[in-house]
Amino acid sequence: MSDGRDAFPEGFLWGVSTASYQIEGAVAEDGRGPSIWDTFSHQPGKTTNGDTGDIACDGYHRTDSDLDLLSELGVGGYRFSIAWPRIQPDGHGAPNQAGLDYYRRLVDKLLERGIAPLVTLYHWDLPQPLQDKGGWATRDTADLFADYAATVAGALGDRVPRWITLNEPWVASSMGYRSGEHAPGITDPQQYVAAVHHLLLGHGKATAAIRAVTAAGVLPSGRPPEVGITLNMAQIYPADPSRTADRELAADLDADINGVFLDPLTRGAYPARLGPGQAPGPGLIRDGDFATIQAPIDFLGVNYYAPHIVGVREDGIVRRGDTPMPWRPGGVFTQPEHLPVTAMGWLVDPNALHDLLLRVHDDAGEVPLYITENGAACYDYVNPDGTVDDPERVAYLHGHLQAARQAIADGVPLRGYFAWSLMDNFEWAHGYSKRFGLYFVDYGTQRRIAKGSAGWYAEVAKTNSVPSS
Ligand code: IFM
Repeated sequence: MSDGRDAFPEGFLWGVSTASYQIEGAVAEDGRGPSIWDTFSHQPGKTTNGDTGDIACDGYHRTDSDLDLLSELGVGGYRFSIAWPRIQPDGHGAPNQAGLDYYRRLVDKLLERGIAPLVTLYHWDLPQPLQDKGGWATRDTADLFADYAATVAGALGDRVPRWITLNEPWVASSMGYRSGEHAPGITDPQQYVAAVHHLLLGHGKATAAIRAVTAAGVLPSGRPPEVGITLNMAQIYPADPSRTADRELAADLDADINGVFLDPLTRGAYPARLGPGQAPGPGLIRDGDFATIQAPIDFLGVNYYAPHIVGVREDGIVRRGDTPMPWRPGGVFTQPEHLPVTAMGWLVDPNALHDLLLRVHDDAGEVPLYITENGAACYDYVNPDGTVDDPERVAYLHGHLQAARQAIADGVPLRGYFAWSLMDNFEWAHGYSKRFGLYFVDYGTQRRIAKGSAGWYAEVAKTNSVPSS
C-alpha cells in the first residue's frame, strides 16, 4: 500500500470480543441460574471493591445500542460467549427457552448487520449446581458440557459459522482451582490437574457433539460450521539467555502455561517437563482420552496480552521490578526497564506476539489461527469536553497488529484479529477497576463513549490495513 499504510491479506477478519458474565448483568432474569462467578464475586474480599457482575454493562438490556457500536466500528466479526446458566440453570437437562431465544435474537441481529458471530460456549460462568458436585474437577462435567454444547448448536447451528468450545482453560483451571484467585476459589493442586484434564475432555467431546448436530449443509453457505478452542498463551523468555537456570525456568513455565493445553491438543500428551502434581497423571487419564481431546479442530484461537521474562535469583535478592514466584525458590518474573507496562502491570512487547505466533504455528501445523483477544488496560478517563483519549492503547494495538502482519508475512496462517474488548467491563477479580474497552463505560449511567482507539480501530477494519509507522 502506498498511502502510508500496510495491508492485511484480503478477507482478513476484524472483530471485537466480549464475554457473558463480563457484560450482561441481568443475572436473575428470564430463568438464568447462578454461576460460580455470582457466588464467588459475592464473597467478601474476592474482587476489588466487592464488585460483582450483577449489572455489569447491562448488556442484556442494551443489545441493540451495543450492536450499533459494532456497526460504528465496521467490524466483520463479533466474539461473545453464551452463559451456560441461561441455557441450563442447573447445568443439565431441558434447555431454558428464554435463554436460547436471547442468543438467537443476538445472532440474527448480527447477521442482519453483516457481522459474523464467533460464539464461545464457555467463558468461565459454570452453573453453580455443577460446582456443588465438584465442577471441572469431576469427569461428569465434561459430558455435561458436551450435552450443553449440543443443545446450543442444535438451536443456533444453522446460523453460527464459528464455535469456540472453551475460553482460556488455563485460567479456568489454574486460577480457579490452584491459586484460587478466580471462581470457584479453590487452592488444591489435585483438583487443578483434574480440572485441566476434564476441560480438555470437555472440549473434545463438545467438538464432536457440535459436529454431530451440525452436519454438512446446515449453514446457508452449505458448509459445516468451524469449531475451535481458545488458549491464553504467553511467550516466555529467560531473563538472561546465557544462564542455564533462567532457560530451564522459562522452559518449565512454558510447559505449565502453554504446553499443558497445547501439547495434548497437538500431540496427544502432556509435557514431559511437568512432574506429578503439575499435570494430569494415570489416575485421571483413561484409554481413548487423548483421541477424544485431539478431535480435529478447524482453527485455534490465541489470546495474547504479554510475555513473561523470568529468571532465577540465586543470591535470593529480589531486584526492583521483580515479582517472586512463591512456588519456585529464587524464581522471579522480571520487568526490564525498556518495556512499558499496562494498567494491569503487564509488559508491552509486540515482538513477543510475533514469536508466539511462529511457535504456535510450528506446534499446530497448518491449522488456521485467530487472535481471539488482544488489548490493553489503560488509565482511561473522560475529559471535560466529554472525549476519552487513549494513545497508549492505540500504540499497543498498532504495535501488535504490525507484529501480527509480520507473522503472516513469515508464513503463519493467521485469519483474523479480535480486539479485547468492545467496551470496558467486569475484569474478574479486578472488578471494574481495569478498563480494556474501545468504548468507555460510565457505569453510573451506562453511557458508552468511543475512546480514541475506537476510531483508530474502525479505520483499520475499513481499510484492512495499519499505519506503516
Ligand atoms: O477480561 C479477560 C478475558 O475475560 C479473558 N482474557 C483476558 C482478559 C483480560 O484480562
